[in-house]
Amino acid sequence: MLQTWRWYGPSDPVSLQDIKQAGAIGIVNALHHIPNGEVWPISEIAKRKKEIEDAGLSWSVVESLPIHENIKTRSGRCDEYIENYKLSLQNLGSCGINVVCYNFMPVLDWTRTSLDYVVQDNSKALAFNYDALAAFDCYILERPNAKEDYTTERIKSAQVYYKNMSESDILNLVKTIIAGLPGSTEGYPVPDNGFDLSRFQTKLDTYTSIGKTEMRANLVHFLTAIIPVAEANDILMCIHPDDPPFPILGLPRVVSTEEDYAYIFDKVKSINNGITFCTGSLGVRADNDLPKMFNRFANRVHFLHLRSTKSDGKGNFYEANHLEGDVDMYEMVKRVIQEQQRRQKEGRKDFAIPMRPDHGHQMLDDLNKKTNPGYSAIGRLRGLAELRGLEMGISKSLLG
Ligand code: DNO
Repeated sequence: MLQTWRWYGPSDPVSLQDIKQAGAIGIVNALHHIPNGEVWPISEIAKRKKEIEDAGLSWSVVESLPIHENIKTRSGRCDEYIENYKLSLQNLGSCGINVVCYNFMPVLDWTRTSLDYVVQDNSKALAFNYDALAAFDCYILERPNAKEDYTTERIKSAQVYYKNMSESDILNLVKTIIAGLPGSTEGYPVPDNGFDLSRFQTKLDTYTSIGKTEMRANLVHFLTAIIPVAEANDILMCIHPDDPPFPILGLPRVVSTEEDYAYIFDKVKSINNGITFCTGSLGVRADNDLPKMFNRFANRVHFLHLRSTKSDGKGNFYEANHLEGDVDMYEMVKRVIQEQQRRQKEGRKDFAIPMRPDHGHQMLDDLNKKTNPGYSAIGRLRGLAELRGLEMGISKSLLG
């Protein structure tokens, strides 16, 4: 695997030098200062690339080249934003950056309900609690008809959850859900002195007439337009799965299961139409058989997010240590190595699949620092070290 690390750019508290010491050689980066929808100019891409290379690293993956909401809803300035997207791809290609990760999640990028869930060793993890989400939806946001999306039992437990919340618990939950986690392009600022959720609700309303079928069609429309440009510019596109991989807040989800992927690849067959195989996101669903999914789509896996989650089977999960939790990381890494061997036999020079240790726990000195949730240095350093060791052990035993 090509060991990479997500860096949020010059304002990231984790520096490029720190990343080198952590053992990564590739950088996963985006031009977060360019508003979603606008073209990434060659000058800005080249400037960032040089900054990374001057530190002795290379810019291996773009995460994310974001998709404007107008594209997801196929409304407003959709066509213009697609044209801009194509230009950004051309510009990235001409700068020699060839792997582009993106997602097609409506309104919000990844969603959690807690950023400081204390795990057994007293480090802090990100977590998702279904009662908290339902409490937000039914009793804080008061989304019209929200209760239709939950079982009677869930509504009762969400109500109890809500009744036990203090004012500050409510504020924290609202911020955690809608303010935008690291890397999200759509955030809804939540002031400490009282919040107004009407803007957020208006955004949700743009999906009133968009169900799974329409959302799939909008994704295929986007892919049909941009994949030929990706091919022409030697760019591997890799869609990130929904996180969590089930519908929330009445919004459609189209990248959560094996069947979702099969649909997308059936409609747009090019191998440039690929996957960011995120074991943490996909692994939350017990019906996602990760090794099977990996093998089925192995040829299209252009980027790996390796992490694990621990679910309780009731919709709640927390992010576990990389080698623990529900994901069988040994099995996953073994299959990745086998796929790389297959690619190598085909004579492909780019057989090493870029991998980043996805989130890590907030631990040790990082507990006293202001860190990007999920993206503190030490927890990821631990994850990367464990994954590198696992890879070396498996590779040596497979190759003899
Ligand atoms: C969270 C990330 C996501 C991911 C995007 C890809 O940690 O995995 O924000 O970057 O969904 O577009």
